[in-house]
Amino acid sequence: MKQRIFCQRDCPDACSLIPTGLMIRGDPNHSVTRGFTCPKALKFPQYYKSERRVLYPHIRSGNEFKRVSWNEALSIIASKIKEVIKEHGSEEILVFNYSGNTGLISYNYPLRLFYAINATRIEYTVCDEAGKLALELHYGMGYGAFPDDLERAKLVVIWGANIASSSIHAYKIVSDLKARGVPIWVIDPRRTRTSLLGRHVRPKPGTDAVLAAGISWYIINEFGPDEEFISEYTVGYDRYRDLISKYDPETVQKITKVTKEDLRELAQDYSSFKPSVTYIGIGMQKTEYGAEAVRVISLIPALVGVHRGFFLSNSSRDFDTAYLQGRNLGHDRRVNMVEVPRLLAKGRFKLIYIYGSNPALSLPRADLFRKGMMREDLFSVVHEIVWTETAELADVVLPATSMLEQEDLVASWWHPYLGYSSPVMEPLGESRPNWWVTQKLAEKLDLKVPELKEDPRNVMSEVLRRSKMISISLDELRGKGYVRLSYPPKDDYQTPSGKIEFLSRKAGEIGYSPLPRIGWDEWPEGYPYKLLTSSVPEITSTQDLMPMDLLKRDNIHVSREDAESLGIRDGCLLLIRSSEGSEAIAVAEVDESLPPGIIWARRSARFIKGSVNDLLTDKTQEIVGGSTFNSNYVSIELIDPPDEQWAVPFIT
Ligand SMILES: Nc1nc2c(c(=O)[nH]1)N[C@H]1C(S)=C(S)[C@@H](COP(=O)(O)OP(=O)(O)OC[C@H]3O[C@@H](n4cnc5c(=O)[nH]c(N)nc54)[C@H](O)[C@@H]3O)O[C@H]1N2
Ligand SMILES: Nc1nc2c(c(=O)[nH]1)N[C@H]1C(S)=C(S)[C@@H](COP(=O)(O)OP(=O)(O)OC[C@H]3O[C@@H](n4cnc5c(=O)[nH]c(N)nc54)[C@H](O)[C@@H]3O)O[C@H]1N2
Ligand SMILES: [Mo]
Repeated sequence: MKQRIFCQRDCPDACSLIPTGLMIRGDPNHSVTRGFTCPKALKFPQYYKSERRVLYPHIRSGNEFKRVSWNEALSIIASKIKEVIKEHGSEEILVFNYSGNTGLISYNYPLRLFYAINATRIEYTVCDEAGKLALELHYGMGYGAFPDDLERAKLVVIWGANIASSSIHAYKIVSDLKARGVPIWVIDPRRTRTSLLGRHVRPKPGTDAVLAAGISWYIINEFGPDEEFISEYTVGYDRYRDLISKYDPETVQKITKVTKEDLRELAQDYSSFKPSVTYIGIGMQKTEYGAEAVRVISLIPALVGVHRGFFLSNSSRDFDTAYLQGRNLGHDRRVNMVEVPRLLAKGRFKLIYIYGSNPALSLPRADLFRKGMMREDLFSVVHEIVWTETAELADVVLPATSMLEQEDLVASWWHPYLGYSSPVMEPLGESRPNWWVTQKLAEKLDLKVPELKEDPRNVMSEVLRRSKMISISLDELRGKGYVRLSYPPKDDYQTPSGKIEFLSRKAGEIGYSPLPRIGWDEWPEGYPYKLLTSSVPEITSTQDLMPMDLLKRDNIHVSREDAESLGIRDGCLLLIRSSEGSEAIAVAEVDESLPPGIIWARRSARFIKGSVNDLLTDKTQEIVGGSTFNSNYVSIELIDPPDEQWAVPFIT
């Protein structure tokens, strides 16, 4: 059996990786990985063997951590759990996990323990969730174009994604299409490596719902929608047409700052080149009207007669998550993860158990999260591979195995393959997988629930058995490596009407507007700059490759125009204040790729004082309570002239 890892970082490419001694390389035979992978993955073995690893359980003793045995650490946690349940109620225990590891077992299995004790868990909202539901309202399941559909596209529109950073295999496919003369459009307020691939449209950020309406207006009123397709595959078109009629080119140009000519030409391309694929970015979707924008964008292909000609997230699979997570074992209590910092800072929860996430850096209002973690009356446990900002704040830190040291099943949210990832390295120190820790805690708590003892191998087999999208046993999958999931056909719509619903019945039933609610971001008084953050090639979320001393210092990027008018040069120190009262100090870097009025930093950037996430708003969208990180307003003040020591660009 070949040793192979499927990358478990939260990235659409979910690469198939072959270890080769000290290195790792992209699997040449995998239909999406095709022999190459990102620079991060190439260095996984070094990264996971670095000095940053948590090797043993530790407990806090004042400002220091003291090494203890697993037995001692688990006993302390179990007795705290019992104490909190007795004195405050089990809902005061919060389990917080997110996207550090996307493996089915690593992600889900630990939740079984927390269901069994009736703890509170989080509602996942910071990534694609709002946009995913937006698609489900109109299409049933939210899946759209797969990599092979992208390869066959006659037109590609990349809308608010920077695939040169966030999906290198999609970037390669689109680069090849470009070389073959396929028209490519990129819609992003910033100039990026991706925007160099095609015709670049730079809307005012947060106006994408209006922009999509303007393109739809041209399709409906000038180029003519595909009437036959609309009558056969859709419902609610008349009402939708009435909605779109309000977004005439004049109005749209005024709001979005995209010229009527650009709107018209893009509409013309949508009408002429089919099938098209619109690659919808998760970055763009994290705005006040982001999920509404996803609704309108996704309905453009329906106007021109293309089945599911979009991609945002193909994570609609039929893996039995209720079984994986043991939802039958207790109450389903949840709080929106975006609200956790404020809740913690206000004194909510007495115990928090964190795994697979680095919320002290990745959540909005990370300052409040850190403040909450410092509470005397909060007991915190962090299960981590490396010493992160979150681990540094914990009462107990437990060592976790990395994807190289554990087995799991891994599915991608872009391509349709499910892989078996095998361990390729001995666990370092006393590191243990996520499932192991919660199994042991269940023993300590004396919980006699069979699901809490279930062998993860058995869980993997059972998940495969229960899925209708595959028919393969675990043993076969382990031999084969990976398997293609069979999604329903593209023209199958799992809505109440069985058609694409321009007017969504489900939306009405769950309390949302049946038609998209078209709106746009408005700048608040006194905060003239919009702060955007997005992914960079070198780092996945907060999972870094670089030595810590380099990482302590990200820059805040300022446009050339704003820099000139404010007298800012590379290396100046800026005080940045958010419209919600948080602040940070960062080194300025003048950046030609930004339009005026926009400042930018990489996701979770660490500044000289504070981090970019301290500045991010915890306001939520209507749909799913999704995050609005990119609807964020700040003022900037020059507090120090340029200093030689800062005048080195970091990464872009
Ligand atoms: N190398 C690397 N790869 C990653 C990740 C990583 O951190 N590093 N993270 C992974 C994860 S968890 C995710 S969710 C994905 C995210 O990957 P993407 O979907 O590409 O999203 P982002 O990188 O957040 O942002 C993409 C672009 O959105 C633009 N944008 C911001 N606001 C607006 C707007 O209002 N309108 C428009 N049209 N554009 C806007 C930004 O300028 C940015 O260039 O990437 C995954 N892949
Ligand atoms: N400013 C800003 N912030 C953002 C975003 C943004 O666009 N801008 N995007 C948001 C998005 S889209 C996402 S998905 C989130 C991601 O935010 P997080 O969920 O915090 O994800 P990561 O930073 O990838 O990983 C968290 C940690 O999981 C650990 N880990 C990895 N594998 C395992 C494992 O098997 N077991 C255990 N116990 N730990 C493991 C890693 O070491 C890492 O420290 O960030 C959000 N934060
Ligand atoms: Mo994400």
